Amino acid sequence: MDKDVQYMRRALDLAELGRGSVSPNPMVGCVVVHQDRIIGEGYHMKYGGPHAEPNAIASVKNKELLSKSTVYVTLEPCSHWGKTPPCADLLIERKVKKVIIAAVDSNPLVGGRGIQKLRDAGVEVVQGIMEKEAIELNKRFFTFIQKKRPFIILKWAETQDGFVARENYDSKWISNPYSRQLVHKWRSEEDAIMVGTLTAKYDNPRLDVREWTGKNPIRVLIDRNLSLPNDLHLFDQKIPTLCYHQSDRSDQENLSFIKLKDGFDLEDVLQDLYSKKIQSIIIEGGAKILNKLISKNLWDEARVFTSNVCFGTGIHAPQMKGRSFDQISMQGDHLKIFKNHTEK
Ligand code: AOF
Ligand code: ZN
Repeated sequence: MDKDVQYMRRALDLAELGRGSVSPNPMVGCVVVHQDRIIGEGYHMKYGGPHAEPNAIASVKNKELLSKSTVYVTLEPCSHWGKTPPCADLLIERKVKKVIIAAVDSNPLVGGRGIQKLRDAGVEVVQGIMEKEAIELNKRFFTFIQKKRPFIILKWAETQDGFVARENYDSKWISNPYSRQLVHKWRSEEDAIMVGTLTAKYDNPRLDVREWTGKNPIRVLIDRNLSLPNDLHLFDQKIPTLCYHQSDRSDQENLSFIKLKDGFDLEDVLQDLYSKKIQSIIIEGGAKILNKLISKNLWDEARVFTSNVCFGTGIHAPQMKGRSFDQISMQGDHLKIFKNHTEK
């Protein structure tokens, strides 16, 4: 394997260790190499804490070697004074010879300035090694910054004959327990989870993380005219919940009623979530909200379970014809993962 790829792979693995602790910051890893040996490593461990580069530099025993070393970092070193001093300045001070970067930081405070600073100071810079992997690793961070909305994951389970529910909206027992457990893991990975009005009403979901160990996402619900019954699980105040509507109602503990303009659409909801710094959302139905997001091309990933159950008739699953996907077998269910490369 190419040496640069090998060291960047290590930096990406280190970055991954920050998962769950650094959001809304990106996960970043850094490796210092001298004469084909790793002499230092570090990653961004905690939100508000030191970045990957100072951690990696601090781990180098013989600092004199830094001026003859190459630094591999998964994200462009920052050029701004944030909670910590600029990493680009640190690398310049330490006189590192070469910096190899996977992805450019699209934070408008950085956006290429880190690379420029390094080059202006005479440091050799290479960018683009394992860029695709680095962007995938921080897809929530990049989408949030570039598109000014949360990263959107659509999730549904459909029968073999293409239905998400029966005509009476009953949608139980489509996917198997393994698939359902995986969904709980997914929930724990996102900042928020959302359903539309009909799903809230007919499924009465809890939208929590019960079958996995992890944090609950913020629950988001659309109930335009506040017509949903108060005894739904979503209103139990056990988990912070946002309910978007166009009526009048005051907040309760753990339950915020957010009034939007009459006839608001999903873009308005996403805009408000963006202002609340929600970086990612998983949307678990129903068909109406999923179809709307697909037709507006407002999604990043769709995770679709297909089971071997047949309903014969019912509510049609969203159509993803003509789109490529990866497929995984899940103990009888099939999981298709679609990635949207043309989204807004
Ligand atoms: C780096 N190395 O390890 C990370 C970077 O609030 P602060 O000071 O922690 O800055 C956060 C921003 O810094 C974040 O939005 C992103 O642009 C960059 N993150 N940069 O050089 C790192 N985590
Ligand atoms: Zn930094």
